[in-house]
Amino acid sequence: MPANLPPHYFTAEKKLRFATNPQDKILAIHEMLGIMPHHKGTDRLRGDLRTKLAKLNKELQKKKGARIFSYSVKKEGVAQVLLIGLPNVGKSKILSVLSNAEPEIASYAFTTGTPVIGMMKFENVQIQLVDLPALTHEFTKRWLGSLIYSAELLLFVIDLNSDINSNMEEFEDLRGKARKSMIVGNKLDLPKSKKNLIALKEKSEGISVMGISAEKLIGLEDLKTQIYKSLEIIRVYTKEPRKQPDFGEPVVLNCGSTVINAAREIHKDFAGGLNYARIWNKKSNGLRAGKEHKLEDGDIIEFHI
Ligand SMILES: Nc1nc2c(ncn2[C@@H]2O[C@H](COP(=O)(O)OP(=O)(O)OP(=O)(O)O)[C@@H](O)[C@H]2O)c(=O)[nH]1
Ligand SMILES: [Mg+2]
Repeated sequence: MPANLPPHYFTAEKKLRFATNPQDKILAIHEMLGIMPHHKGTDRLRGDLRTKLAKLNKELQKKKGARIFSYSVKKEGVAQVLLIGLPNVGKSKILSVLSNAEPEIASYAFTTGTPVIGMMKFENVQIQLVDLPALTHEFTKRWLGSLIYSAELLLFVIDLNSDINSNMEEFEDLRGKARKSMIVGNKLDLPKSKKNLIALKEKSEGISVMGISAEKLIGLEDLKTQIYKSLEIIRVYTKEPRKQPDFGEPVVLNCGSTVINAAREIHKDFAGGLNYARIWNKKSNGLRAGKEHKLEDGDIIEFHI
């Protein structure tokens, strides 16, 4: 039986041939396994690749000082946000319109083989977006657990022009593992999408659902704002007595943080000697606040020792 492999399988195979270390070889094999269709014609090849994979993993573990291979994405910016979903829903397209990244986008499934990172600017902060291989991809199944665990937010992407029920089953599976999550219904420009978006919103009580079209650039500003809101962070600015506030770099804290939390974020020693703070915002003009006073987004804070 012929294997009938799609052209991008051979791109991954090429990566394997040119890989110079076991980590890269393992990644390339995962990519090949993910692309390969499941049928009798590919059984033998699948078996061979799995044997190769087992050998490489052993080799890696034997290397002196080598840790067991696990995939993690180094965090940058104020938060790490994952783009997750079934094949071809538009995850990479969304990354390309929200960030500086230029991922590969194509009309076939499993275009993305390894995570692609981009930075999204929201007002004065940078948020890291990680575009992942499709959920049914071998790579994703193996590494998703640790990535979901460390990320601040999961964006579950759905193609609104397709059957939303099968998407929702996948989402229900992941939802409990993520710290925070929201649903992004993409391809709002297509015929069935508007109706499906309404149905999706009804199904997902308590979860924020955003309808967008990455292709036609619809709903992107609202999506950015919702991503920021879902992160539940605040930005505060510090000032020294009789000086202007420093609006350059905000101090980023979790919602609900207090004066003492902000002081600790700036410097541990500094927090120890803290006596009180003064706060400027829309409601107060230099109001004296204790260590346990809760801060709000946009507060200007002056510490007194
Ligand atoms: N009509 C329409 N097409 C879109 C939209 N967003 C993405 N597409 C198309 O959908 C196809 C898949 O897009 P990708 O961004 O590669 O999808 P993906 O989810 O990253 O796919 P995999 O990496 O294979 O899992 C491409 O042909 C895109 O041009 C959209 O908003 N509207
Ligand atoms: Mg992709």
